Amino acid sequence: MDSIPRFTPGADPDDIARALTTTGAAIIERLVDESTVDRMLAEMQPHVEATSYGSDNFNGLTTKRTGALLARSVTSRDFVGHPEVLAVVDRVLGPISTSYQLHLTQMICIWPGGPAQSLHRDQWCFDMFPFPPEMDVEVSTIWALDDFTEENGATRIIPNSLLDPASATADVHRTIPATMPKGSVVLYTGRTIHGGGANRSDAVRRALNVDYILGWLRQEENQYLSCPPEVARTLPERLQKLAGYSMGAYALGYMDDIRDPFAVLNGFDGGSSFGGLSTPVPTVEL
Ligand SMILES: O=C(O)CCC(=O)C(=O)O
Ligand SMILES: [Fe+2]
Repeated sequence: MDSIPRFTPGADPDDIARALTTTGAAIIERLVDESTVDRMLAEMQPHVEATSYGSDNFNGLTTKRTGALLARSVTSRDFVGHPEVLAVVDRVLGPISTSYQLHLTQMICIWPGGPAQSLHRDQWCFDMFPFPPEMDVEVSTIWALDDFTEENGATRIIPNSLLDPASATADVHRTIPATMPKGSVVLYTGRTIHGGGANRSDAVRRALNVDYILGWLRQEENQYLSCPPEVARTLPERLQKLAGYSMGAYALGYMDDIRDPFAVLNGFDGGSSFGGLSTPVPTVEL
């Protein structure tokens, strides 16, 4: 019987990354303590209340998706930039490109009675582009803000589905619920077949979805609008860069006269050539 590999905080990120690139998913149990989860929930509560339910079946007609976490919740920064998660993302996306970035930050609240979401791959958001089958372009994370149970709609995952044909999204019977206690996180890749579960409980299932993608792909949540410069300036450096205020690869994302957006954001001279940037200048064979 396939299962989702489980880890505890402090586990070797190499082992977790290997689980992602083989099984396609990994759970780190209780990575954040309950009081931190509660603080973020309290900060987000007014925003969740003000959010409308989804407008189609995929987004969930009884599901609320509330974004802009970096701007709306100071505590969310502990999740989005969690060093143990980023250590895993470094290992999965790092070998593919010199940079990766935040794709989206979103609380996903499934109301009681909400049906299961259709199974999918997150990287299909890139217009279904057929990336090489062995290539990871995205790492997704779902943090359990309540205990995740099969009954309340824990995310369902098909282990070992990275290379399966798209038709495997019909294999609902192969899915396993990512059951885990509040404060845990399940990581999976853009190739892993998964979907939100049906909520058959009488309480809302609350999750925080944070995804990371290669620096040369378009972000799903527009961070320059969701987390504009005046907010981004208050973030730690790593989060500023993750949000997109940095170069993606050699030349992507510069401002005006080829200034580094990280330098511009923080009000120091970004120079006027690629030489001042954090990514190496590629050498060209003549
Ligand atoms: O809500 C969940 O558990 C999963 C949601 C999901 O996979 C998605 O919206 O892409
Ligand atoms: Fe998804």
